[in-house]
Amino acid sequence: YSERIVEGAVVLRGRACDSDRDLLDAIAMVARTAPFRHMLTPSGHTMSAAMTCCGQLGWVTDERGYRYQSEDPLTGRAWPDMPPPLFKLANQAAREAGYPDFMPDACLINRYEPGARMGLHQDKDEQDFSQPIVSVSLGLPQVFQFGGAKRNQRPENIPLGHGDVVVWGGPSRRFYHGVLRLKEGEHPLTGRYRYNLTFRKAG
Ligand code: MD3
Ligand code: FE
Repeated sequence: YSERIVEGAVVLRGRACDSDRDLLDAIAMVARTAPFRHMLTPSGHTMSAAMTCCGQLGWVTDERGYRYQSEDPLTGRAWPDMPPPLFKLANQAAREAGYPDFMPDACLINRYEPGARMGLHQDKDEQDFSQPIVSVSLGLPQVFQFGGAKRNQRPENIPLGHGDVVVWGGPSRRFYHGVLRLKEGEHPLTGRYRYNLTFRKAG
């Protein structure tokens, strides 16, 4: 089933469950070419989520700032292609949420282990904010926080579990969001990890 959590955001609970093994295999394949790594923020902190990317463009952060680029800074090579099961899920979920022509060119893969989190932020490194972002959660559940368009709006908490897909369009596309520290746990398919994929039209 689907529900609207905030203006423009549609949650498709468990939408990725049918293809979970294919998605996790695809993530493992991406990580063989572009390994998970902890990137540096411009302020010099290490991100607690490990990241990698696939698709035409990848999101990176280092001492110079945040940006999308076509090469993996770790290897100097192009990011691996977006595996078809990943593209298909993002494209179809967007269609179900009212975006029939979503053609993501970037997929950021975040991997959380217990203790890892992501502070409140806005996603604003993309060119076109009329394009939605599709997020897919796999593995351990983690509490997602969304605020409003302004940093000082108090965030609401919603748990995101294995297979949950969220399409963030309309006003929600610009909202502040983050995830609380991942709690210790064990998932039959991912062990101690939670994976989150975000699909974007970045270029
Ligand atoms: C709302 N990831 O990668 S997923 C990110 O769990 C990011 O890894 C979190 O925030 C994670 O940038 C949250 C849900 C999400 C993703 C992107 C959004 C919510 C969003 C973009 C705009 C608004
Ligand atoms: Fe984000």
